[in-house]
This record gives sequence, C-alpha cells and structure tokens, in this order.
Amino acid sequence: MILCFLLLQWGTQTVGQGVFINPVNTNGTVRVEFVEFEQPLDFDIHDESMFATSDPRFEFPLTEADVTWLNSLFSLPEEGETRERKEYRLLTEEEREYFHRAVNMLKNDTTVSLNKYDLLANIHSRSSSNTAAHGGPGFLGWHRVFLLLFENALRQMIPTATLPYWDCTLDHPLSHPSESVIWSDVFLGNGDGEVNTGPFRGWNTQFGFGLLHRQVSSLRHLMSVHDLRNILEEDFLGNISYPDTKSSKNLEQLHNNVHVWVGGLMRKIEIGAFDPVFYVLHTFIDKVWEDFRVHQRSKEIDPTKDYPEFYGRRNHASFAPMGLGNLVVIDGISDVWNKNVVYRQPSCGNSGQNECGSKFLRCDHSTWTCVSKTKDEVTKSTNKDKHKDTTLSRTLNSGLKELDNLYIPSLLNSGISHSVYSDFLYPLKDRQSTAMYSENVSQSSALQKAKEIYMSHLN
Ligand SMILES: [Cu+2]
Repeated sequence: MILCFLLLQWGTQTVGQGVFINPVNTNGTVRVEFVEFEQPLDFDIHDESMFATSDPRFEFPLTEADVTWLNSLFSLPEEGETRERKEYRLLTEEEREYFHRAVNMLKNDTTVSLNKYDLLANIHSRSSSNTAAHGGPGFLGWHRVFLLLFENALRQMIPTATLPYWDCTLDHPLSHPSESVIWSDVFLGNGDGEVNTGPFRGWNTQFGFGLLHRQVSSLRHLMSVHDLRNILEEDFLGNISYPDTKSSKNLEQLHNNVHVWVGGLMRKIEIGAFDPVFYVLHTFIDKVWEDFRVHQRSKEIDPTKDYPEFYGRRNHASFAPMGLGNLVVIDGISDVWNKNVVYRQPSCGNSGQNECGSKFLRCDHSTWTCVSKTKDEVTKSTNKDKHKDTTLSRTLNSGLKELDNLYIPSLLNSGISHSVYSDFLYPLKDRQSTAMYSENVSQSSALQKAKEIYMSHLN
C-alpha cells in the first residue's frame, strides 16, 4: 500500500498525470526516452553511509484520512501569490515565530497516522519515493516537489508561512561553525545531543528513533562559498549530479556532507526529515539549484529540457515514477514548482549596524560576504540593547501575543480568506510594531484598532 495507489488531485493546472512535461534534450535533439525497468545499471553511488535502505517500519498502510490530507497538499502556488523564501536569519521575529509555530502545529496534529509532520517525513522514508529521490539526477527535482508539499502543509496552518533556508556557507567561515547562532534557541535549538532548547525541544520521533538528537560538527563539513562557485562553473544538470560527477561539484554529495555534519537523525537519508533541519537545508539546496538554472538561462540553456542521458540507477530514468503521486522523475525539472517562489539572500551593503540586514549576521569586509554571528556574539549584543528597550519590547510582545491569541485560532476556524490575512492583518501587525517603536501610537490604542478592524472582517 504505497503512494503509487494515490490518485492525486491537482489545482487548476494539469501536471503530473503520468505523462511527461518536458521532453529530454540531449545535444540539441529532443527525444522521448523509454524506461527500461528490468535492467538496472550497476551503479555504485560511492557514499554508502548516506544511501537509503528500505525498512519495513516505514511502509505501513495509509488510511483514508492520510490519503485525503496528502492529496490536499498537491497544489501549485496560486497566480499572484508570491512566496518569498528568506535566509533563516533574515526573517523578522514574527515570521520566525510563525514558521516555528506552523511546524509545531503539524507535529501536534494527530488527525492522520503518526501526526502530520511525521507522516510527511515518512513519505521521504518510503522506498517507493526515496529511491527516486537520491543517488541520481532526479535528486533536485524530487526534493523541490517535496518542499512544496511541506510548504503547503505549513500554509494550511498559518497562511503566510513560507520556508526559510539555512545558508550553511554563512557558517562555514567560522572557526567553530557549531557555535553559530543557528544552533541557538532562536533558530534550530542546540546541536549537541538531544534537542532540549529552541522551537523543537523535546520532540519525539517515530519507529524507535527516540528523541530528536544531533551531533553537529563531528564528521565531514559544511558547504562553502567556494563550492557554490564551483557549481556555477558548470552548465548542465548532469555535471552537478550523480552518477557523472564526483565530489566537489556534485550538489547531492555536498548536501550529503551537511546531513552527516549535522548528525543524529539527519545522518541517515531515510530518517533525516524527522528533524526540521532537513527542510531548511533542502530549501537552501533548492535555492542553489535555482541560481544554477538562472545561470543556465544566461547561457541559453533551457533547464526544463536539460536531463542527462546517462542517469545511472533505473529509478532516475526520466519516466520512472517519482513516488510522489503520479509524477515521473522528469516532471521535477519543470518550471511550474518554483514559478511563484523567490529567494532572498543576505548581502553586505546595508548601511548602519545590520549591514547584512540581520542582527544575526555581520559583513566580513575582507571578503565582502555575510557571515553568521556566533551564539556568544548575539548574546553580548542583545545584553547591550536590553537596557535600552526592555520595557518597550515587553509591552510590544505582550501586545502581539494578545493579538495572536485573538486572531490566529479564529482565523483558522472562520475560513477568513488568505488575502484578508495577508493584505490586511499581517501588515497591520507590522504597522503596530513600527508605531510602537516610534512611540507615536500607544500600544493599547493600536491594539484596540487592530481588534476593531479584525472583528469587522469576521462579521
Ligand atoms: Cu532526501
């Protein structure tokens, strides 16, 4: 009873109905490729420690409720609904809190098998999908679709939530990347052992893998700016993927190293998605691939027609099933998935204190690149600021919390439209904070106004 049995419903666009979106283009000639399922190529992926194995625990039968929910995730971003995916450290406090909250809401929702977070993570574990997802040129496309499913799941919980990405090249230059602020309670929580700080503290996992745990920095290494440059020197997907490319320019291999570097559950492909680090890392990999596709277009190569002829393992053949609905591997290189997605990255050059646009980053003036602050650096600068505005931020936070408690739950139950939320309520909260910071408007009057307008939308 695997995903192949699902009949997936799509929005207005017809994609993934088992037919190909993109013909294969090799050396300028368009051709249709037929899949030989019976004769797999004997291919060693050279990275046994990461290679997914099938495990009967992951293959449990899906209930009707599971299938219904999973189907509900298969939709493309609506026209005009741009999803801005920012580097994790660029999120506003509020965006960060919403992201964390949405992830936890999935984890706490047990209306499906396991819970919504773990059920989706389990799709990544199942052999029907993880064989198409890893060890070949289908890797990037598969994960792009999977990220969209996860983002859609987040947006069912909080309509404005989008995926942030963890650009680990910002941590790579630190003498101890494990000291990066990313491993503090503001972001992913601690990286040493069981996760007992931050938004995912105390999380349990499934199938006997125990509590969420990590062991950052004990093996391998993060990706560097140099790796990104190497990738952008290439022009074709086949030149940055298995099976043709080894090590330094192979984006999947580079990402494997980060998985192993994080350690714990992330160390193994089939259970990696049980740690939310998985999603922020994969969103970064997706961003790198998007940069690569932009680079391809600058050289007049159409990325939607670029799938290598030599794909290695049979699960990566163009028309092999993806194991996600009835999509086939080559559907992953289509433009539809990221059509309304934009990536926002930090860069040096903002004036004032936060040159990289975040109090968690600084600009390294010798290389003119942004670098993460360490946990210590952030604590020190926070202590300095604390004197200044403890009182103000306390009132601000309690005001925002009150507003949240008021409208998030009713928003979810009232069917209030997404556009009302994003066009109106969300900026209102922003204005409220700005106003309070400039002390033009008192907290209570801003809050009162917010309540009034919100109630009028409910009626
Ligand atoms: Cu994966």
